[in-house]
Amino acid sequence: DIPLETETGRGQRSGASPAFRADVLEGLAQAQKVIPARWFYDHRGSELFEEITRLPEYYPTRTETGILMAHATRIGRMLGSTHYAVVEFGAGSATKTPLLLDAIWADAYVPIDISGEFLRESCEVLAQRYPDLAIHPLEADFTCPVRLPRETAGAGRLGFFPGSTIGNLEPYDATELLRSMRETLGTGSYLLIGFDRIKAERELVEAYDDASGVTAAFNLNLATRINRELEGTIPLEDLRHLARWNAQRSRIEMHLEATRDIAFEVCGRSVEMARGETIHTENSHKYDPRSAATLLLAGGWETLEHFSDPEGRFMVILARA
Ligand code: AVI
Repeated sequence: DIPLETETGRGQRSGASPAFRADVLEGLAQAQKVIPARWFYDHRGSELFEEITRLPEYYPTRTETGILMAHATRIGRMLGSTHYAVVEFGAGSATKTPLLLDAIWADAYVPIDISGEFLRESCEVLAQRYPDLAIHPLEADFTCPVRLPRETAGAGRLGFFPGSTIGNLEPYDATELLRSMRETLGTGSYLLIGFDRIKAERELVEAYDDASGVTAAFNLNLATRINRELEGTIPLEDLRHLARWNAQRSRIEMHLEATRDIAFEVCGRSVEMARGETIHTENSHKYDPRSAATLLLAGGWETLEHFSDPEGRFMVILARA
């Protein structure tokens, strides 16, 4: 068994937590109701997200995989013959990791994820495939600086943040996260990070409102989670999934919209929603090479090169601290 380190105090574990309660109660009291997207990922939410990544409409996962496959050798060459500790932020199921591990000299792998359960599963798979790799899973909230295991001290550091998860943060928070990653990894380290690119509105909206309704189920699962973990009485049948493009802010927004006037309770507090009112549940910001490079710079990272698919749907950027 691979030992799992938990960062108590700073990290937030999955399941009912005071932080979840505080975020939901505070968010539902605002004029535009809002719940941070990170609360999507309970066990069911993580499963539904895995399902999303296989949908025909959801191009980011397979496009990014294609980019990594096409450019892994070049990335490996740019990183040279240094031996690296690869630190993956929000590792989840870590399906893209082997593409990177096969292309560079990796001595250690440090996946950081808020869900210990998913971490454990993915580490076991990787341990079988890479018996010589030292794996140090860390159950922690990667938005805060993390102290890396002592054993990785001598190696070069490569941060890996695929999936365009950076897009789920507002630019200010994204910058803070990039700075925090820089603090975790140190000066001179590298970061390989995925960004979803700006494209036609129709393609973007379809990716977040698929015909089979998996993304709708993913969005609604947040309400189910609130009902289960926070003594909620949200009438699920009166909420519908909404995905829309906000051109001004270059992002897809997901909302849960009330289809009629409703009233419910969460942790004993009353909440009302008028018909048409929404709970804003997610932002997914889209970038172009310039706006991504600017964001990276603000976070302390200099872009070395960006790699895209031939259609320019997605990009993976190699940056240096
Ligand atoms: C995890 N994240 C990058 C996904 C995205 O595309 O913003 C989450 C997601 N939400 C709906 N579909 C996928």
